[in-house]
Amino acid sequence: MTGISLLGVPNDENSSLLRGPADAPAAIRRELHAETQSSWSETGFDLSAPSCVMDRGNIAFDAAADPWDMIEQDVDRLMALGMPLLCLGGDHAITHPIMRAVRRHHPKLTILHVDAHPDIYHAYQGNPRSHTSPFARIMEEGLADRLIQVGLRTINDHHRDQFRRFGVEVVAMGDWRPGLRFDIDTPVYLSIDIDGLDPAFAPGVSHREPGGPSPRQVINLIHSINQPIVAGDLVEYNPHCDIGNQTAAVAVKLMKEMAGMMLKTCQV
Ligand SMILES: [Mn+2]
Repeated sequence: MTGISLLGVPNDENSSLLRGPADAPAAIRRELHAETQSSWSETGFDLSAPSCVMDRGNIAFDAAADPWDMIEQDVDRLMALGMPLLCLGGDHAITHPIMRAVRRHHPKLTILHVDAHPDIYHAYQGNPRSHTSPFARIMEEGLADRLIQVGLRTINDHHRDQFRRFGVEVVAMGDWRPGLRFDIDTPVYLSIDIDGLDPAFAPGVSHREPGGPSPRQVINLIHSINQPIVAGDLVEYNPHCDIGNQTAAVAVKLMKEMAGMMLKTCQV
């Protein structure tokens, strides 16, 4: 059995309001390794086994290099190993350089994206790399064949224009029905913004948007994927906004189920 790679991407310099997600990889690992945590996924993998999860540490950003180049290079190097890759953000802006590298290894690819926000602004505050814009860049560059966005509850008219322009498939939160699943016939990139969850469960985010799904609903959606999950990210956890480490525990739970499904769907 091949394991998966875990990579921390501690970058939040394109957040539009609050900083903090750069501290998430360390906080999530701390919770993951806490003695109170089970290391097992519901899909039956012991994630503490080195054969299941290879932790590649964090990207070491330095001022001399463009962080987008560093992210793309590190992700490309890890994808070349042929193992699924789970990235811990960081804010959502990082998904763009991650996808530049992932796409090189997957000519067929569907993005399944859970979020309160579409993150598809053409630009925000004059910043095309804004954490509100990664999916505009991804679709402009043709980095996915399909983009499916789920759980949205902040859609405005500009977003609707962008959905039409890029052919985005949207299941707004109000349309999320029990048993939600998608018919996908390509490998999958799974992008989960912690603020996609209801802030009652996950208050540790920069932009709280009530009216979202429970962890169980998101886990059931993850478990419904029947194509190889070749890579993914878990982004926007902001430890500075958390209540105790409530959201860290939710992040670890989602991470375990993402990893467990990568292991299940990518086994040969
Ligand atoms: Mn969001």
